[in-house]
Amino acid sequence: MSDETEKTGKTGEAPSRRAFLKGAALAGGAAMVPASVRAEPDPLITEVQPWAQFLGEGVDARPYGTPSPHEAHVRRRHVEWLTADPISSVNFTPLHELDGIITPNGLCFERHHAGIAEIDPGDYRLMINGLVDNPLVFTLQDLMRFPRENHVYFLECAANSGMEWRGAQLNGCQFTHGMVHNVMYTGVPLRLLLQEAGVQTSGAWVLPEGADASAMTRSVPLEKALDDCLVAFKMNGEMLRPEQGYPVRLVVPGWEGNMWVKWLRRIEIGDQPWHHREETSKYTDLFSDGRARRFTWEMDAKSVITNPSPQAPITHGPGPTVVTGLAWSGRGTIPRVDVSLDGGMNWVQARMSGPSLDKSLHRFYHEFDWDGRPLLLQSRAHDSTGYVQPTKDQLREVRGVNSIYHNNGIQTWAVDETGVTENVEVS
Ligand SMILES: Nc1nc2c(c(=O)[nH]1)N[C@H]1C(S)=C(S)[C@@H](COP(=O)(O)O)O[C@H]1N2
Ligand SMILES: [Mo]
Repeated sequence: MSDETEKTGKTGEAPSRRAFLKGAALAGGAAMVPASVRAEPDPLITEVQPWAQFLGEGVDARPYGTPSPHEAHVRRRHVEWLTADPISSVNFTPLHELDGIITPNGLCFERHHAGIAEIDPGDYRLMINGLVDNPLVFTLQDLMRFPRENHVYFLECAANSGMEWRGAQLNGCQFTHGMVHNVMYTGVPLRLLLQEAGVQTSGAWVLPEGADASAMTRSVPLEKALDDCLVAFKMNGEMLRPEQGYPVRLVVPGWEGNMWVKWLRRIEIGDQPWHHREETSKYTDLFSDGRARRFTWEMDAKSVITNPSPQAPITHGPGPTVVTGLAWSGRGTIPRVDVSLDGGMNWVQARMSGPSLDKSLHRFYHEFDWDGRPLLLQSRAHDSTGYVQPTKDQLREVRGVNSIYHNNGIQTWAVDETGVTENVEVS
């Protein structure tokens, strides 16, 4: 393995020339994976199969397409013991079943504090009030007459990986890291709506409020509202799903998911933060000395290997093996991800593939020849500000173990000789 990996220790240096050459050889050598050679004729090749003997369904059979029945296992899942009731709970994204960077609409994790509000778009209203010259009410049609923008952003719940603070617990990246999704939003810059209302000079904070029974409210600094927040109605080209706030949600790029108010009904302008429930008793980080951090808005750089992982073990035995995963940062892009096969002793630079967009998921791959020995898989993200994802121990040194939120520590998966993969921690 030392032949394939680059010895950089914890800090990470530029890849050596040798590692680079080896990488180049692999990338160019498609012959790395041998085609299977069979002595017996394969009926799947030599015989006409049922799907070629009969005509299939016509174009009128599936007016709204759904995945193949063979993909029925690709679904959101929740953790039974985590919450008392599904009305205020979370259903996680099956990250281990996906590739690329976009989360399909039906698989985006969903987190509700009072269930899914069902709103008839004809009854939808958005009000802007408070420290504005013209308090306004918009219908959905009104919103759609403002100039729109398209942006791909990740949304991560601040509590993603929250159950892992004190040690490895949940066996699958769907559960340890599945409170993240990444879609292309179409929406109106919040800035344009605020300009229309005319924010008074004393205005410094905005309070988005949800129309659901939780009336989710969060204080957002006016500066952020004017910068890149979107009042979005479409995800991946189609109208938002009810789970994601149909017909309108707030998009707060790079910041914790709780602030992305769904079923957005009102935006109040004030001169100070409101300190409502979701930004005091919840969504603040408690330190070991009992003090709490007031606001933690930005999501730090993080990554996870999605394959192999506990729900997606290695099933093919030794030989060519693909490691892949996701990395993201609330502060920009991810120019680099490192992968370790030995619990963080040696690191090799992963191969990034797919668009590198601001505050969006990034996809990485590392192809290697598995010798069949146990592995301790880790990934480590570097973001465009130079920040490097910490180990869980480094995180605990600063934050203690009272926290739930903002756990971006390096994840370890242990793979045994048979390919079975488990959530573990190394120190
Ligand atoms: N109105 C409203 N907005 C809400 C919530 C909610 O319960 N009600 N949950 C918040 C939380 S905690 C998160 S993490 C995100 C989840 O967004 P998603 O369901 O699209 O994944 O929405 C946020 N916005
Ligand atoms: Mo959340």
